[in-house]
Amino acid sequence: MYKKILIPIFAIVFVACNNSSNKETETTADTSNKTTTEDTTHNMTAMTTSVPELPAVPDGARVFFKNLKNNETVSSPVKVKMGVDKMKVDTTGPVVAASGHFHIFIDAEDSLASGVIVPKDSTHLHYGKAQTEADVPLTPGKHKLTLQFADGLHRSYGSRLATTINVNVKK
Ligand SMILES: [Cu+2]
Repeated sequence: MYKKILIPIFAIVFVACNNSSNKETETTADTSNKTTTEDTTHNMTAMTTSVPELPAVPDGARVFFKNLKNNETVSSPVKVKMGVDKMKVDTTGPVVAASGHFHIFIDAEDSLASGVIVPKDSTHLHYGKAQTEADVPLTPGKHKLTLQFADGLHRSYGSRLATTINVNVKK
């Protein structure tokens, strides 16, 4: 998904660089400069329209751990089956109403506020290929696992589409 946003930005930077070098080398190239300006405007429009609003969460929508109960004792890697009601599980990229992908937070937040982009790090795992199952390696001991649903741009759907449990990982 990052590609979608980055491409127009790179295009603008590229065009901007071209523009300045044109001025230095060809002061009479009026027509080519005009075209460049139009391209820049076009790209900026494309950039602003390519970030749609976060879709609303449908009534009754929720996420849940299909195969794990709170305080369950498990072995690592922990098989996690992710469930969602009233939402479609999709890949990253397009922002589609009533659709998104799962994230698992390890010993992190109980949920991220609506619209906040889920970080990509060792404690915030993304399942952007529409996965509904994961094998999560965990060290022995107690861990908090949060399931968080987010849209195609990794923007959290908030606490209504998050759930948290604790698990005890065997040695
Ligand atoms: Cu994500």
